[in-house]
Amino acid sequence: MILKSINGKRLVLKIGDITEEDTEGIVNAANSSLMGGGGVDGAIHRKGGPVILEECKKIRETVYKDGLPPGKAVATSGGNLKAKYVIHTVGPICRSEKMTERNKEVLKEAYKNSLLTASELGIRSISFPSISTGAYGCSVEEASKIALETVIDFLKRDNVLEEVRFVLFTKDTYEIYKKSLNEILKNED
Ligand code: AR6
Repeated sequence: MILKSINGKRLVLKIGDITEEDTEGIVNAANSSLMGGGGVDGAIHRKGGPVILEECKKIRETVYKDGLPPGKAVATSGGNLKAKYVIHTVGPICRSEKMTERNKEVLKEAYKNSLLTASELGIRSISFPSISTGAYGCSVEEASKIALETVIDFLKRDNVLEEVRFVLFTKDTYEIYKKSLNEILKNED
């Protein structure tokens, strides 16, 4: 585990299963339908139970009739999870190894809007998975830099969140995030 202090707030990198986290909020790497799927999305719905899907259906019937656009975020309760809230967001789909400028922007928005949603709910701690680096195929090297830069930037300005965790499913992903974080913090010195 890595713990860094950013503007007095905690930034944590760890290996783990995000559905086990006890932060007040956890972020779901969902798809626009909000109807569940594989990967982290499937795991969250399985462990959280049917309440999450019911709330997602209501969101689809009211605010996002055409689906949640990539880069946006929306909250439901956490059902049976330890987390009180699940914040669903949709990252970009990368078709090649390199991310396009548009995809970078969408990924940044996905993190930023998830953080804003958390802050608006008064959540003090939140866990993120590595959005878009599984089924959506973006490179972990590039996605980790965007993820970390966006979170660090937010923590420097926000006064609600006290802790942000990246809960990475594999050691390989964790190592790449660790390297990106060290590079970002070194460049800031
Ligand atoms: N805890 C933490 N991270 C996890 C977990 C878990 N329980 N399970 C998987 N990961 P993905 P995406 C990691 O595919 O690329 C879904 O079907 C995984 O190893 O879950 O944004 C949705 O419905 C990877 O590092 O999300 C969408 O259709 C990261 O989470 C689509 O996949 C993201 O992998 C979204 O694709």
